[in-house]
Amino acid sequence: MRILLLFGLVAVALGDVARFDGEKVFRLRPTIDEHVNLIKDLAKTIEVDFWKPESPELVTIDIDVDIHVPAKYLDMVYTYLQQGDIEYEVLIEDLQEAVEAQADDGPTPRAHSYTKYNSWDKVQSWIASIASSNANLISKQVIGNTYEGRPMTVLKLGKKSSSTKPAIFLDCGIHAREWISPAFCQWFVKEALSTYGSDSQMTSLLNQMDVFVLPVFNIDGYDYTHKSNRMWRKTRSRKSGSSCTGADPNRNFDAGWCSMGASSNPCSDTFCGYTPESEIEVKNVADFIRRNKSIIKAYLTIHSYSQLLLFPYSYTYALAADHSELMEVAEGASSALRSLYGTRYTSGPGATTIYPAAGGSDDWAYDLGVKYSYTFELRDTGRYGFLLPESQIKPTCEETMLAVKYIAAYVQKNLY
Ligand code: DDK
Ligand code: ZN
Ligand code: ZN
Repeated sequence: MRILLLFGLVAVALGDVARFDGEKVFRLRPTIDEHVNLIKDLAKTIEVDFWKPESPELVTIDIDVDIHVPAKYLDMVYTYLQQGDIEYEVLIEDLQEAVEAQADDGPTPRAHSYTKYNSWDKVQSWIASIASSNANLISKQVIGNTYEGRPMTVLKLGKKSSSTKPAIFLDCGIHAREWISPAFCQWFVKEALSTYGSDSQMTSLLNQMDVFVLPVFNIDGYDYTHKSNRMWRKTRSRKSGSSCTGADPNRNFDAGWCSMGASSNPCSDTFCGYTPESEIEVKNVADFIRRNKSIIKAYLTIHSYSQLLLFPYSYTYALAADHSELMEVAEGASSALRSLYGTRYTSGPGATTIYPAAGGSDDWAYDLGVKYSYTFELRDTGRYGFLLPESQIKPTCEETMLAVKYIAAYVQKNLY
């Protein structure tokens, strides 16, 4: 991470954007403990950006390990892989080319677009205009500011009612570089508005329930990925005495905090923060959910990539009390998703389906009492990773809508 941080600092100083010319993304397949040790060793020796799992501490045998390697370390990595006899493939030959190839949906327009990765400025003005032009179905509220002072706005979708309605909370963009995620929240809002009144399921959902949507959770990080370093994951908070910036918001919730699958090293991409909810964005969301605890029936959070539908727990291998029901709903949602384009998702508890990861928002919401708590890892499975081309925004969002609507319908059906 140090090299990326340096790039970041230089980029900010010069006011330009980090480039990734000649950098590669590898998929490694460690099959014996020795391979695992070699990979961890490699991570200590050189600055490797872990894509999957998202830090070297989480590497184990028989999983895919996707790493982004700066050009100057390529020779060394090849030597390691060959000497250690580690099976590997190159997922991305040239990361800079992949960054540029994301925009395969035509040139970037000045306006907001649902099939583009919109900058924070565009998302912010979109939030203002969509709320004011659909006043009968949307209201908005600021739940606090980010570390750098940007307002975090939650959109409430639903038919106005004199009584308090049960609700679903949906957030996107916890991790800065997972650009398909905020694109989904924007898509969801558009679809909800445009199908209310024609689609019977959406109509009934918004008549009976409200959906709180936080389009971008980690706004500072998201803005940073557009302006300075495309591969940034964490928040942008600073603490005097540390040279490293940010904590992982999905390790900063108060759920088995920092006990496993998280790092206490401020320079790690899975840094859990100095205390639970040390990140103001996490505190703002946790406060909002706590305040609305009695009405929030489901918590959905959108990430990428890997095509997984995860549920608690990630901070322990123990099964959630509602394991079977959560699994059943996840399987139903995955089949609904697959019915559109055949995209395959795997469902299961976080700890065994992806990796142990304490301090996550889903586990925290579940332990607070929000039973239907799910983490989506959207497309793809690694061909493009975080650099999913814009031509895939529409199909990805369309299929994901089916899964989200499946879960929402289930929750609605079981309200009373
Ligand atoms: O935060 C992560 O590393 C991934 C999404 Se990028 C999800 C881990 C499982 C759910 C954490 N509670
Ligand atoms: Zn994520
Ligand atoms: Zn992810």
